[in-house]
Amino acid sequence: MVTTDCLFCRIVAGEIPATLVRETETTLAFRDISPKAPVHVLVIPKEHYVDVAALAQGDPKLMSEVLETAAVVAETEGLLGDGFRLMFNTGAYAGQEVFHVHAHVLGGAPLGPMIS
Ligand code: DGP
Repeated sequence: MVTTDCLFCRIVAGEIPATLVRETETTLAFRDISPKAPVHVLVIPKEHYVDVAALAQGDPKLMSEVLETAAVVAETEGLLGDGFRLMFNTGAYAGQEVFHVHAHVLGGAPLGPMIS
């Protein structure tokens, strides 16, 4: 289901521009508008799920397709050698701001520990 008031659904629909990195039948990868690393790509399912918990429970196959797209993006962006971070902010306490599930693929420089 496409939700018209959802920013990332509107990117899927082509109503809001984004710099696409990869597209499959079920997923989309595009560059983050406010990158936190030299490579910062967001990977989403085209179908609307609010967060990774809802996606993993609601459609495990689609969840695996999101992860597969993230892995291909990491490879095509040249991140496999030095490594990369793959993360899903989930809920307000974790800093989720866009409530259409998205994986952050981050890399291209040392990122440091997440929690210290
Ligand atoms: P999160 O805090 O996990 O919900 O991350 C949301 C990310 O989405 C944040 O890193 C910035 C990015 N973002 C917000 N609006 C847009 C947009 O219109 N286009 C793109 N490409 N990224 C966006």
